[in-house]
Amino acid sequence: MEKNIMWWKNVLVYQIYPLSFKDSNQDGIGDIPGIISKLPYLKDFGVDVIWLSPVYESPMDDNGYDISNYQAINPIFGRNEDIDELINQVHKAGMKIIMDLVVNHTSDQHHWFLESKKSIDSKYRDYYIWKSKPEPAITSIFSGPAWTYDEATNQYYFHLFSKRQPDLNWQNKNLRFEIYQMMNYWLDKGIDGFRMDVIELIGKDVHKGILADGPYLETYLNEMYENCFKGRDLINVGEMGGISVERAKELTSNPKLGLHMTFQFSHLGIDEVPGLGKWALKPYEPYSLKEILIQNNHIFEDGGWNALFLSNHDQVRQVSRFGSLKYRTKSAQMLSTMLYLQRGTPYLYMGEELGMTGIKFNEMNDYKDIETINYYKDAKTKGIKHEDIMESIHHKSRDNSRTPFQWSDEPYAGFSTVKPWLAVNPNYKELNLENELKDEQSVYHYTKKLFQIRKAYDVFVNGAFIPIDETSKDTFIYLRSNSQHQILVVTNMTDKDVTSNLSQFKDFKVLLENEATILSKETKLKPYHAAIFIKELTYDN
Ligand code: TEU
Ligand code: CA
Repeated sequence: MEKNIMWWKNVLVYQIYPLSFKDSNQDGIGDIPGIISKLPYLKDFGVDVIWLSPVYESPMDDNGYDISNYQAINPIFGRNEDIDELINQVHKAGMKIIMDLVVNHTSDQHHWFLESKKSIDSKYRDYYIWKSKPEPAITSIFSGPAWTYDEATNQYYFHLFSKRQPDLNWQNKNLRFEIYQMMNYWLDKGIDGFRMDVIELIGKDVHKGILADGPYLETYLNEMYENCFKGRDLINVGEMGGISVERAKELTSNPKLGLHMTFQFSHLGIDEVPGLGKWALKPYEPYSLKEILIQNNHIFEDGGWNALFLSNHDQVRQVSRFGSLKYRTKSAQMLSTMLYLQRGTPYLYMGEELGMTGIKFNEMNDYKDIETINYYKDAKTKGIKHEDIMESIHHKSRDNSRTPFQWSDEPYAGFSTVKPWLAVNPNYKELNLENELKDEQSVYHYTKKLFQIRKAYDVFVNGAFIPIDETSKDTFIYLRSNSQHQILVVTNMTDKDVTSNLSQFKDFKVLLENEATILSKETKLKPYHAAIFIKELTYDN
């Protein structure tokens, strides 16, 4: 690897959703000791950085994205010492760890909010956003109005997510500096950065109705940088669903904001009716995904940096969404090949290395996600038919990706010996890590090799990105190219046989393929075919 390449551009980041990774004490809930027990697995797979979703003290209204104490560990996940042990063991294994930073809002049980709601004269009153009238009218991301009335002081407080997640008032300087102090507490413990939850919202001006990318965003990020990040060697990724990709480029180009890359969601809105939100289903068309991803690669051509992902704890598993259950293995392999060799840092959500699939519960009782439950109630009152609501939920519920990790074919998939907090996907008998390890052709083995290739060549970080088949509706074929290597990535995004003229690449050598591939004027590509080829450039000049 070239020296001038920032290390965080060439790492594999693996997201762990602690509730569902591994239960060590048999209470049905994943925990920190469970994660520690699986570090050798992660290291062996090729993980460089772990992103740990929230493990802080929380009433778990939104599975830990509602924090009541930022500096204490939720007892369901372990003791305070367990996190120190995890950080320690991760570093010992030569990996890094970033933690979730959820500072747009707290839990309604955070002592700041408990104090804030007591009286308008409270020292903490202004840590949150209070108003006598619920205006401007804004709808919460988790359904219903974003203002909730509180009797004690006869005012409304603002919350963009659940009413148990009051938004913090970032315009209050004392609040901001308490947050920076808390961040330094974690950084001083040795964590390697943060995944910053909905961070584009902290600059908002609710009274003017401005939410994402508000007028104070850069000021606060720069202040955070000066007080927390400066002088430390970190990897920070901002979740920024509410900004344009161009804007993400601008923000990540400015080293004084401490934001190395962001999660962008433009490519994940393609299966919803524009303007109607995630539950309004629209059939997936591969070309729409390809088009946006090509555009993103072009946007980051000359500055800024991007995070590459198709799945996380809020999104549906990629094989169920963009692949095919009939061709589960091939389509999972294709999706990773198509995505992870593009410009950006790869993020892999736990279980994607096995090609885990989404879930369909028939009973609402089985769903645990607050967004899903609120949507169901809201849609019912709007008169939407039960079957239609369930169809949306089957396609889009966040619980799709939150079912326990499928380690083996033992009861509860080897995740726990007791009934887990969320049901295991019934396909665990066939689809589990043990089976994936046994099968040479599995998603697991293929994906592991894919990341070895991704990390072996600078071209994936600094090379040009050149689409080869730009107008094809079926294939996604591109070249990565620098002065030393050319790498050809060939994928068929559909369940049909297709052909492609690849005769100009005849002298390339195969690095990895999930079907035999012959580069020619009429290269035959099987359903969800994926292949990677290389040409070494050895000029004498
Ligand atoms: O998600 C931000 C966010 O906007 C999501 O709520 C997204 O719109 C939704 O999940 C789509 O279904 C972050 C976290 O990743 C999420 O888990 C939290 O619930 C949310 O923030 C609030 O902290
Ligand atoms: Ca447990």
